Amino acid sequence: MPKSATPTHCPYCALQCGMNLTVGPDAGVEVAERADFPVNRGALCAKGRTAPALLTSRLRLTSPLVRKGGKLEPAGWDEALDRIAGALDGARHKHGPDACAVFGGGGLTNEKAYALGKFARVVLGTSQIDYNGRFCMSSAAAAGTAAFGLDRGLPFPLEDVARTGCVILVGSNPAETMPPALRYFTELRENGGTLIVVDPRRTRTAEQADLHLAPRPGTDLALALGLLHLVVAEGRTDEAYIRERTTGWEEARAAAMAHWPEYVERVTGVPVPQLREAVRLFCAPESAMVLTARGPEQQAKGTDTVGAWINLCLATGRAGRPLSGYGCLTGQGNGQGGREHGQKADQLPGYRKLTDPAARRHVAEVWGVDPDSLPGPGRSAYELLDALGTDIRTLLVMGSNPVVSAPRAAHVEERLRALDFLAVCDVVLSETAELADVVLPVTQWAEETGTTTNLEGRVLLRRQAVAPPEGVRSDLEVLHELAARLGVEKGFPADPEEVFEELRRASAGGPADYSGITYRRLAEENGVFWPCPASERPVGAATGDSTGTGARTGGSGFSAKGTPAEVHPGTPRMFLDRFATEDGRARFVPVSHRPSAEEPDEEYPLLLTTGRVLAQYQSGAQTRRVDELNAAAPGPFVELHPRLAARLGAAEGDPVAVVSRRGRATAPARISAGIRPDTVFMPFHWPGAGRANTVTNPALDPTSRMPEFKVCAVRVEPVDRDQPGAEVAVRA
Ligand SMILES: Nc1nc2c(c(=O)[nH]1)N[C@H]1C(S)=C(S)[C@@H](COP(=O)(O)OP(=O)(O)OC[C@H]3O[C@@H](n4cnc5c(=O)[nH]c(N)nc54)[C@H](O)[C@@H]3O)O[C@H]1N2
Ligand SMILES: Nc1nc2c(c(=O)[nH]1)N[C@H]1C(S)=C(S)[C@@H](COP(=O)(O)OP(=O)(O)OC[C@H]3O[C@@H](n4cnc5c(=O)[nH]c(N)nc54)[C@H](O)[C@@H]3O)O[C@H]1N2
Ligand code: SF4
Ligand SMILES: [Mo]
Repeated sequence: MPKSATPTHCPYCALQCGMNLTVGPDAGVEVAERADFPVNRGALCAKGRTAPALLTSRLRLTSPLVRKGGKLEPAGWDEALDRIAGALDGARHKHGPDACAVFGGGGLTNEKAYALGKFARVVLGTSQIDYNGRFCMSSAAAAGTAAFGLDRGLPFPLEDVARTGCVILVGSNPAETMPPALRYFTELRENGGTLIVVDPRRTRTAEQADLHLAPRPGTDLALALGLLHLVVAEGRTDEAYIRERTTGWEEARAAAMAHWPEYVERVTGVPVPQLREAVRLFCAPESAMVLTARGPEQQAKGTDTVGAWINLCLATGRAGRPLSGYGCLTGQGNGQGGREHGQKADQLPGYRKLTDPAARRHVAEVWGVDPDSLPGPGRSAYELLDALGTDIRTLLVMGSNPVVSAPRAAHVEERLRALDFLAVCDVVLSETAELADVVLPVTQWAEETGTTTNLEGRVLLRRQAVAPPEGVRSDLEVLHELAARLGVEKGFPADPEEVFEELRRASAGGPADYSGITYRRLAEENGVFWPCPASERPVGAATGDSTGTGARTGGSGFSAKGTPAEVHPGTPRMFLDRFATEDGRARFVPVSHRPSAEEPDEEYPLLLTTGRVLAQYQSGAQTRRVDELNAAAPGPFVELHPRLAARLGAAEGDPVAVVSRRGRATAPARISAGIRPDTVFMPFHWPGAGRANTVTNPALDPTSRMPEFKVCAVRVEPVDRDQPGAEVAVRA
């Protein structure tokens, strides 16, 4: 390793691949392999490998922009910050604190997410804060919390995947979304285990599977219940485990038994023999796992759907046991940590609940404010965006690009335009930033230090490797400056380690307890899994804090009373002794299948589902500005089955329109025998004519408030290339 190499982590997805950064003579940053980080062992996907390109790109922002005479013009920092502070202050005085809203992101470091949540509650006093993670894994989080008493995406390290007996991978395409993680599934099969993939498309991941089930989008709930029905009918339940470690089986069992295999075949399109084969593969080995991602989760019944898959694990004794369990593959760089430290509408740091009086007392004490001054829970992400320009008058966006990524995006765009004032902190002029009154240019991953928590619950240290360009400031500096201008001089340090030290105290005693984690430990140990309580008694524990300690999670290093051991080692594997519920047992949920919010009809006879391609990331704000990635994935497309294409008279590359009750998106046809003939697929990475989210349905899950990104009713029409509106976005 050259002397100047800095070990750090990728700016993009939740795998948080380790990499070394070296700075060349011309200040160019290069990525080098970092073999000592166990999760990716040096491997990177094209996005991680090319991430430095955006550090020096002429497309990044290096000056604040302020709207003058209708146009965004470069301005000084003081002017830009004064404008934002003035607008926020004016709105709260005129309309009350809830007129100011904040929208965060799961890509923000723990420190930023924590500071943003604190800024909303303490400086603005607003309840109106939520973030894009609501669009990501919120259904899995809700189901995991209901069943296990606590949500940590994967309650075990990824390395366990390679050693279990069978994995059912539901609506997850790691071959494109986390390529270095594919190795764990390959090793699983090399070790004699089996892989079942559930996806309406024959993805590159599905091609690796022993069994591929291709249900109609939106029917995973019926599928999981059908498998559970067969488990019971074939006498494959683990009765001793059900008795000793769970509650609620009778009701869940009764609900599942109503889902006969033939009914499930009719609803899902998966033939009964394939259902039986799946049950056989899942139940035969000693250990097995179910892993879900966005496919089953981004549905208006995502919480119940994940609950049904968890029921399958519980009924077969496959949770909270070595090499067995349910896990959700979280998505964004800090998708796990970003949901723990207070940028969520209903939440306080340490994964505490805003409605819990003991949690409010604890956090208010750390923040030095009166617990009664903390607002209550606010609106969920889509509901917040939908309310812009009504009672919400101003919005501060940090780390999200909803113009491209929110459901019913044309409407969201309209709501953003209806605001009195919009401020966006970003590294580039995203489609959302283009609508702003003030845009603040912020530092990027390699230019700042901070922690993220990867999809395994492993807290990691991202280190600064290079100096930021002249003219940009960090998100933490922005919050520090805004707080000061709004009359709060203390409590918003710009130094990330100082913020983390406070986060440790705020999280102490909470479900996601980081109090035993320090920057030094993270550097020395290459990551620490939460919960990791401090060796001293956590703040709040003595006052009868009811939010629980690490001991309730079954983590090692604790005695039954919750007295911490000397130095807590962290908790790679959870729930082995007990679940994090009051009685230590996992809870079955009685769920039944129900249709999607929008089923096909005569006018809209097909289903649209959406997702990702390897070379683009999310709204594409970052990756569409990297040449190599754009060359690999230059624009949107509509994936459709050859039979459907023939019916439409569409050849490969012909423009087609996908039309729903919300709107119309146009993109070239990509013909593939790997997709169901009743379904079309669009990636959502592009704005403009090919924006998938113009079409998607914002129907929300009643518990998680997750929009139904994965299912809506559409029709597909051929588009005459010469007709107006036929413009096919190729490059953004
Ligand atoms: N290249 C790339 N990688 C990424 C990202 C990115 O934007 N680009 N984003 C990151 C983030 S934030 C996330 S959340 C993850 C997401 O990672 P994944 O969940 O793997 O990604 P998706 O493509 O959204 O959805 C996965 C699969 O669900 C399938 N699917 C669609 N509808 C259904 C359904 O009704 N049921 C089932 N069972 N499956 C269905 C789709 O066909 C798709 O193959 O990826 C992360 N990694
Ligand atoms: N149709 C459809 N829509 C979807 C999905 C789907 O599967 N289908 N998936 C959903 C999911 S899972 C997700 S996670 C969302 C994601 O959707 P978005 O929230 O739009 O995600 P990004 O494109 O990552 O947006 C992050 C923005 O913040 C900027 N940024 C990056 N790092 C930082 C930082 O440190 N500070 C600041 N201030 N800015 C930063 C980036 O440049 C970018 O503009 O999309 C959702 N939308
Ligand atoms: S898999 Fe995710 S973390 Fe790893 S290099 Fe690719 S984008 Fe980065
Ligand atoms: Mo996500």
